Amino acid sequence: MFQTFEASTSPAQGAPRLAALRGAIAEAGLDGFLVPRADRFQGEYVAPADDRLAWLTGFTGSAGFAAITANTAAIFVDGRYRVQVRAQTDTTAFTPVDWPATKLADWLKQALPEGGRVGFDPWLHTMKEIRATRAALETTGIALIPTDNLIDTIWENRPPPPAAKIEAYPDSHAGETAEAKRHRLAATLREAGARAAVLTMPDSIAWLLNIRGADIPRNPLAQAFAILTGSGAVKLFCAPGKADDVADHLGPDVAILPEAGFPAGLRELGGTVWVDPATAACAVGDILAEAGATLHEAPDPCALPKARKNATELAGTREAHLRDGAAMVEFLAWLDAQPPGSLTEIDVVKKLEAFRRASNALREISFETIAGSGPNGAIVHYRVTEDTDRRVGAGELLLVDSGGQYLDGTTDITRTIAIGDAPEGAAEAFTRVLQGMIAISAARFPRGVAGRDLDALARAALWRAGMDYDHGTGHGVGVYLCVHEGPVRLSRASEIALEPGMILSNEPGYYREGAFGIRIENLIAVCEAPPGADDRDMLAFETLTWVPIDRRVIEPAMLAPWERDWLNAYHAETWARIGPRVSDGARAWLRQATAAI
Ligand SMILES: [Mn+2]
Repeated sequence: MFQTFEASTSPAQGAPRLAALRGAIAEAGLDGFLVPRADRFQGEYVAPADDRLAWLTGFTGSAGFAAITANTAAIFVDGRYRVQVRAQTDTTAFTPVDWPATKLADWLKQALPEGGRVGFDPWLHTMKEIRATRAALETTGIALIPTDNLIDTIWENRPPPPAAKIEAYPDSHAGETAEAKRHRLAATLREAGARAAVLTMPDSIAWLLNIRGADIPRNPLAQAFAILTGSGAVKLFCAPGKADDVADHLGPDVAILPEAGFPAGLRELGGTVWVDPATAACAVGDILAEAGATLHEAPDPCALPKARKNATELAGTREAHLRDGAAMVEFLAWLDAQPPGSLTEIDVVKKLEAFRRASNALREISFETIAGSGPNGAIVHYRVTEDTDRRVGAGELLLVDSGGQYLDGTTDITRTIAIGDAPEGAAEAFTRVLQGMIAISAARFPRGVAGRDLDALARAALWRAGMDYDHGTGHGVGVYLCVHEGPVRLSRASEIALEPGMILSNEPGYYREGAFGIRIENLIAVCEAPPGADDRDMLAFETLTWVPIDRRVIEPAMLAPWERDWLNAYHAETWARIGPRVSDGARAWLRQATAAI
């Protein structure tokens, strides 16, 4: 089992560790210290050895940070984690603060006198973050001081750093050799006048060098930094031994060096160096500046090329979705056969993972499965633990958001299922969410359109009824990489034009607090629109996910004829593609689940 359900931290650990940290702060001659959730790579997941925020406070959410002074300690979390932070931390020791409503600088101004000195580990904060906070503190006399990590000096029995070996990702799955990618990007660097680019995101390095790893949960990544030069050569900095098995795969133009040599590698770089201030550590910018380099500040040069999947990656992803879809159909058929009220949320998560494992191709789950029944379905980032587990009752909705990591692709799917009769008001909301999902799936749009332009299509049916949801409509997805992949999104905040090959999620929802949650999610890929009478160059979406949508919760009369046609065609296609891949019992279930309405 990949997923676990026990609570890994306790609120009681906070107070003594906070006292120890305050001792270290005083000893270092500082007035405060910052403890971010991020590690030096700024990804969504961190290794246990890097989970300093959870170790100090007990809070295990995927985003947040703490600010500690001699008298006060604050833990900053966003709207997703307001409830969780109070359950997991000792709030007599740490005061939860609403972020981003309250900015770090504003809190520091209140907590410290003029001249206060706040320490931070320059490897754990981005250049952008530190610049913004320093700018906001400019007139206050409060200074941010780079220092050694004080948590590391007091953390007893700290887990060892991850030591998984790097694996080669075969060209047959990548669709382009690492050598070709290196030279393609090197040309981009030269055009920008940069002699080198510093790569600090493990998924960028994994994509560029056609490698994968197992250093952190859920994302098949290796902890490493890299420097790409304008000649296409790469220096890869990682823990000694980690890359031993891939030296031949990497070839003579990729030098494998110890991670401890990364600062020295940066110091050697002269001239103009490409660096992404939104993701590179503050320390990277400081070292380059001290060494006299000129910074070319721009988004990570791998980000867009990685987002534009090639034909091989798209073919692999289609196959991964058929395999994953078969596991989902086995799961849904099994679920429907259980007496309503007989399962708990943990039973559901375990069974679903077992069906995915039965494919013998599952490398990892792509994130912790969300199985939220009744009111838990309305908690958008709900993760079931032994403490929150509840029986999936008759007359409730069950929201299941899950995915798998396969060598050929990464999946992410949400289905919402009625357990017995759907609750009052659920069918109308479900149908409106479905209409939004269909509107995105069927969209045709001119080249140049961005996620921000399409987001409202997914909401229009909900908006007509005064309803909405407080999350984006979709995120980028990698190919056997991160399930949440930048830079492109379907969201009001995304200005990046959609291009053929980009894989996105399409996941509108509706959440009625205390009652139920609804989300319907397919993955889609941007493609050239099928030929029509267009006078513009038009794009469209190809659907990748083929799993039935619960017909019992749809109000057919609310659907326009074209929406009904879309749904019936989707289900017919699901039957044709998935039917041959499932057991006889699941096939009988699939037949009726995909019947036309
Ligand atoms: Mn998703």
